[in-house]
Parts: sequence; C-alpha cells; structure tokens
Amino acid sequence: MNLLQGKNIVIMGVANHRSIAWGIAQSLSKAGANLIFTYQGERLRENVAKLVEELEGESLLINCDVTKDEEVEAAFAEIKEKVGVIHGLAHCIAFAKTEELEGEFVNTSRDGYALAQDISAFSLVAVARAARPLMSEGGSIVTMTYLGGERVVPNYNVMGVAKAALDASVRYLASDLGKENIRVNAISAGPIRTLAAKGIRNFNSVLKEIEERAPLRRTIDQSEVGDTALFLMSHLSRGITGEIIHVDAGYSIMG
Ligand code: 0WD
Repeated sequence: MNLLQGKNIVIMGVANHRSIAWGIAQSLSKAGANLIFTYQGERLRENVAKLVEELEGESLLINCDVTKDEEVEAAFAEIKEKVGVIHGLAHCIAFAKTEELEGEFVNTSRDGYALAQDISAFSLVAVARAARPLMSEGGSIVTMTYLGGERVVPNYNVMGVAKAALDASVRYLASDLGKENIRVNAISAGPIRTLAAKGIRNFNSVLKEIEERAPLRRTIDQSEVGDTALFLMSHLSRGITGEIIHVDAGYSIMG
C-alpha cells in the first residue's frame, strides 16, 4: 500500500536505531514517502546517515537544534530550496535534565523547567510555524507525547508538565492551521526503551506494570507507533485534528 507515494515528510528526532522517530521513518518509507531527516548537531549526523542507508531511495539530512531560532529557520529554508512542498512533519523531540526525572517535582529548578518546556513543547510551535508556508498543499504534523502529561506518573515530573503544554499546543496549533488543511495530532506512546527513556528512574518497573495491567498485557514497540504515524500522515485520517491517540496497549483506560 503506497499511501504516501510522492509525499515529502520531515522527520525530526532520530538519535539511534531505537528512536521512535526511526520507527516512524521505517513505516513512512515503506509507504512510499520521501523523507527529510533533521538531527541535533554534528554528533548525531553520522548515526542518522548510517541508518538512512537502510532505506530505499535518497533522503535529505539537515542539521537542526530546535533551541536555536536561526537553525530552525535555516533548516526549513534548505528544505524549501531542495524539495519545495512538504506534506508532513513528525516531531519526536524532548529533553529534560536527568536529575529532574527523579525525586519530587516540587524541587524542579527554574532553568530545568524552562529547558524542558523549550525543547519538548515550544519546539513544536517553532517548527509548525516554519513548516506552515511549505505545506501549501495541506499537511499533517504529528508529535509524540506521554500519559505523564495527563496524570501523575512517578519520576516523570518536569517532563510531564512539558507534555501537558505540548498536548495543549497541539490543540491551539490545530485550531490555527486547520483553515489551511494542516492537521496537528499527537501520539501518546506507551513506554519504550530508548535513549530518552534511559533517563527516567525505575523505567523497568514502569514496563513491568504495563505487562501486568495493560489490556493487551504487553508493552508496545516503535513499529506500532510508526504505523499510527503512517495513518495520521495519510488521507485515511483526513477528518482528524487536534487529537491525542494512545498507542499504549490500552494502559491509559485502566484506573
Ligand atoms: O517511552 C518512550 N520512549 C516514550 C517517548 C513514550 C512516549 C513518548 N515519547 C516521546 C519522547 O518524549 C520524545 O518526545 O517520543 C519522543 C522521541 O523520544 P525517544 O525516541 O524515546 O528518544 P530518543 O531516541 O532519545 O530521541 C529523542 C531525541 C534526542 O535524542 P537524545 O537522546 O540525543 O537527547 O530528541 C532530540 C535528540 O535527537 N533532541 C533534539 N533535537 C533537536 N534539538 C534536541 C534539540 N535541542 N534535544 C533533543
């Protein structure tokens, strides 16, 4: 099924082969999309370049640290120059200081709070603004969120508050951009062992709890998030915007 044949889609946030962004890239690539990857700084370029060799066709690789306005602007200017129109964007970026992902949330520092908000929530606003003029044929923006933004998940702390801001940003962006047929949605993934997840204390016990209590009695993987992103990027989801879809083996319905 070549649902995304001829579509140009930007993927932000591949760090290594475990990254959710890489799971998304594989699903979209199989569906025929032309992918453009952005990576955070030169330290990650080689990783991304190696991974991308596994995909069919040529992919563009562009540097973009989302904390820098000039890099966001330059990245989308380059994308415009090289591909012209884009049809989708997957935002798979988050960051918080490791020391703030344990203990009590009440101890969050001012700069740690601001940093988590900047990279994990504001960056969606910045990239949506930069992508908007390139989505002249309509588009789909998909970001990654987590249950810790809806309710208290031990140790998720400052990142939970950033995800709450991200979830609200999805709704406000969907409202602004809908008139241009640009849809904005989030996937709320169940916990997956990635580099970002390594920073969260007691992550193993979080996974174990999912295996015991989620309706499907198992955790989920990157490919399941990838296939949901494929749906959200395709015309099959054309009536959906401002939504948060849980891909979590049903865990979020459990009391
Ligand atoms: O259980 C999980 N792994 C879940 C992750 C459950 C639910 C949601 N998510 C979310 C994360 O919060 C994040 O938004 O999925 C998204 C992707 O996370 P991931 O795939 O779990 O983690 P990872 O492979 O580490 O990718 C996150 C990447 C960074 O990696 P590192 O680990 O090097 O910080 O976000 C990128 C970077 O590539 N990133 C940035 N990109 C551009 N500019 C920046 C930045 N300033 N900071 C981090």
